[in-house]
Amino acid sequence: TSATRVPPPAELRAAALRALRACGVPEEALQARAGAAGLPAVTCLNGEELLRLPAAGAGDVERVVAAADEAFRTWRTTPAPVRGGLVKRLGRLLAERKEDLADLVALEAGKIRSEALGEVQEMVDVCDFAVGLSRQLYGRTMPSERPGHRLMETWHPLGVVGVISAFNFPVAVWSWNTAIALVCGDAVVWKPSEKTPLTALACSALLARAIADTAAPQGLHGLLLGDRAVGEALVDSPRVALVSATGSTRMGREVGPRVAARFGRSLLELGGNNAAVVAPSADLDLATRAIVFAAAGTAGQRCTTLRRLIVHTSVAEPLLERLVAAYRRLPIGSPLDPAVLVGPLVDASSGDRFDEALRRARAAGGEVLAGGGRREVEGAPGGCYVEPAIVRMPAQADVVREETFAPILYVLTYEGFEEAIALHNDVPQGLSSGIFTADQREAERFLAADGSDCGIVNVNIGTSGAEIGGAFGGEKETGGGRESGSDAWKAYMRRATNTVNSSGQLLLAQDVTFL
Ligand code: UN1
Repeated sequence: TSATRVPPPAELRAAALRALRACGVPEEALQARAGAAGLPAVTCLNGEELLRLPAAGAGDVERVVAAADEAFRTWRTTPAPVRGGLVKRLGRLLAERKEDLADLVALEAGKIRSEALGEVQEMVDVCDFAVGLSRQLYGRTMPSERPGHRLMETWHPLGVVGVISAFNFPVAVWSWNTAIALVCGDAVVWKPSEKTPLTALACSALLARAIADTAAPQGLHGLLLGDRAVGEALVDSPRVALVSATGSTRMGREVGPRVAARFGRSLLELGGNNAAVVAPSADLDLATRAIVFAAAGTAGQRCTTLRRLIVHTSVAEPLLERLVAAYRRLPIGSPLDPAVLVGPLVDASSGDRFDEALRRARAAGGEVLAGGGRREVEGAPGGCYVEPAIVRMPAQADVVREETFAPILYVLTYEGFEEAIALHNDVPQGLSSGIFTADQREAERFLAADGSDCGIVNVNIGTSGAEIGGAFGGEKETGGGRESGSDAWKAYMRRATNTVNSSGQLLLAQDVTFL
């Protein structure tokens, strides 16, 4: 048992309502109509329903998409730096309401304070990034092979972007997509996870306020709180030019082909099975801290969570000793308690998957070195609190090659560096990776074309907690999409290649003669 206690349901409900109202969520959005089914807003702290919200049905999707499409017609010709003005305002409002938004993230996703605040900070940061981008969005000019001709490219707004986001980063991932899409001249329709409707309402209300304050077109952002059928209608809507979906590989396998069938674009950010290699020269104290945050932080519910450790046999014992000691000290409990580092899993079925993965790992010869049990937390009989686990595996069994969205760190050992790289890459997913080493040759090799096959490859830092300035996403079953920084904006625009003839003569390319 733990010393921490979850406050009573009435107190949590009051905290949620206070934060929602502070963010400007209208009262009618907080109360399902009498008789209507509604969408339950649940807190994972105790598994209790906080509110019952009005829910959208599949039939509402076309109306919201049509409004977004109409707003897009105006927005696409609004100068990009003016579009940046909207995102600048949004960033301000998000920063002003940072504490309230973090309250909602904590209640819905179960994050500890510093991680909940960190998630809100990601939104503010990506808004800054997008504002800068609004004066860039560079196209290139190329030398034409013909005299008196100019060859160039222009990036144009794409259309309506459908954003499907997951519970674990309920607001940051929305902001990566939305801030960038808005400066790119697109409109956004958001289908958040059913597990996190309150954070979505709060962000949506702040963006509505920013839209009003900057006199941007009304329908520019639409929110659809609803079930799977709503997501499907959004995916199939012919007016949605880009579907940006974050979630499981199973979800992506359905979304990708459906969007492709109508020649829409998709940007997929799916499962990860992230590993770190710990080489003989690694700084073990630094590695231990990095590993514990990456593997046990956010209760193992980041797509970048460290799930596999590939350790050189010579350092396995001292490293595992440090890790087991750190895991034994991990404070687990209510994320509202400032001393706690590990909050709850999002729901009971996540807990079942945690148990089942551990059962399979043991059956495959795994030895549980730390954690693996459940914790009762006072005031939260309906919450799902688990002890982050470290499991030493004799081989990369099937269960290790799957993503279980819970805090289980599988440990494998290696002798030769090639073996470490082979083990590292021998999983279906390719999101994030890291190596701990002081040997520059090993670090460079890990970063090279025949090193890690992931979209994110780090040296002496864990797999999670990426900055927004880089492009975020991964390869293989992770889906290939890139969001957030660098040139990820290009996915949200369409490129036109232009040839302009000022020569007064008709000259055909490739020296072709005709007429
Ligand atoms: C996710 O889990 O979907 O790199 C996103 C990180 C965070 C984002 C994770 N900045 O861990």
